[in-house]
Amino acid sequence: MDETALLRQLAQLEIETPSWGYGNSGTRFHVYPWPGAARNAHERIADAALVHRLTGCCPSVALHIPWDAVADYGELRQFAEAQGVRIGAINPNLFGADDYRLGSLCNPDKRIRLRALDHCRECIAIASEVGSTIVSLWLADGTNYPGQDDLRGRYARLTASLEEVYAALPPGMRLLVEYKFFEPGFYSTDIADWGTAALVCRRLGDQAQVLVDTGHHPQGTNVEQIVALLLAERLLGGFHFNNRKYADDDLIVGSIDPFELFRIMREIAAADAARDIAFMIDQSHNVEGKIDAMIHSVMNIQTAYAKALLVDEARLEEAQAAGDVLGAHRILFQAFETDVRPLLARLREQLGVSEDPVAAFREGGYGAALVHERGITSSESAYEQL
Ligand code: RM4
Ligand code: MN
Ligand code: MN
Repeated sequence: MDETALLRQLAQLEIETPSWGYGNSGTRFHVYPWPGAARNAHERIADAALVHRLTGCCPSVALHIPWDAVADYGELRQFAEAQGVRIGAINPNLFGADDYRLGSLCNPDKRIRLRALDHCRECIAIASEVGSTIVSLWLADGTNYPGQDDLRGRYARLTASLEEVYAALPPGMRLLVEYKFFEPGFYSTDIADWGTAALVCRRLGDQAQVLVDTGHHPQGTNVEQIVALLLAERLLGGFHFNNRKYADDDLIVGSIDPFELFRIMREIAAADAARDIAFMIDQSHNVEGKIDAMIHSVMNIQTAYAKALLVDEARLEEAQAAGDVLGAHRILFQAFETDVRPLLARLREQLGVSEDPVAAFREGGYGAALVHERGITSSESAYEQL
C-alpha cells in the first residue's frame, strides 16, 4: 500500500470515547478525586469534545444511562453537536439498583426482569432521540454459588428478555451484546463468553452483533482469533478497548500488551473491515489524569492500526502457502517493529492536530483551566453515583 492509501485508511479510523472515562473512578477501596475531572454529563461530553479537537479522530462519545441521564436529551444532543461531537453508543445500566441483586434480564423475579426490559426500551428511545444507532448491552447477571439458580432457566430468561429488547429496536439500530467471563458473578455469568454472545445474536437477527471488550477474557485467551472468527461470521459489532494484566483491569489500551492490540487490529486490517465496526474505548482512569490518558489510548490504537496496515499480506500469503513458518512469522513481526511515528505525524498534520496530542494537552494549559472551572470534586463521579 502506498503512503497516500495508508493515510486514507488511517484517516477513516474513528474512535469513540466513553463518558464514564472522564469522571472520577476508583477501585472498591477508594476513589481518588482528580482535579478538574468532569462532574456531570455535559462536562463529560465537553471533555470528549476536547479529545476530538486534539486528536481529530474521536467524533463521538458513548453514554451510560442513568450515569449520564438528563431531563432533556434533545438539549444534550444539541450541546454535543455544538461542542463538535455526536452522541454514540447508549449503554443501559442494569446493575446499579437494589432490585438487581439476583440479576436483571435473567432475574428469577418477573417484575425485576420487566423493570430491566423497560430500562432497555428507554435506552433505545434515548438512542433514537440523540441520533445514535447503537445500544450497547453488558449484563452483570450471574450467580455466586452452585445451586443458587437454575442455569438452563437463566438462559431461557436471558433469551426471552433479549428477544423483547430486540423487538423494540427501530430499523438501522444495532444491539451490541457484550460478554465477560466473571464479575460481579463469581460462579456463573449469564453471557460469559463470545460463543454465548454469538449464539444469542444469531438467534436474535442481523441487528444484533457481538461486542468484544478486550479486558473480558481469561488469562492467555487468543483474543485475535475470536475477532477473526466473529469477522468471518459477520458477527463482530464493535470493541470496548482497554488493557488488562490480571482481570477486568480497564487500563489504558496498549499499555500492557501492545503486541496483542496489533494482532487484533491486524485481523481487522486483513479483512478490510474497519468501516463496519464500532471502535470504542471502555476504560476507567483511577490514579492518572483522565483526558491525557484517553488521548494516549487513542494514539495507541492508531499506532497498532498503522502497523497492522503495513503487513505485507501478499508475501505473508506466499510464506503461509509454502509452509514457511518462521518466514511468515517474521513478515508479521516486521510490521509490528516498524516505527510508524513519522507516518502518524503526517496523518495528524492532515487532520490539523499536533503530532503529539498528549503533549498538546499537557502543555496547552487545558488541565489548569479545567481545575479553575470545576475545582476538585469527589461527589458526583460516575462510579460514586452507584
Ligand atoms: C463492565 C463492562 C461494561 C461497562 C461496565 C462499567 O465491566 O465492561 O461495558 O459499561 O463495566
Ligand atoms: Mn466494556
Ligand atoms: Mn469491563
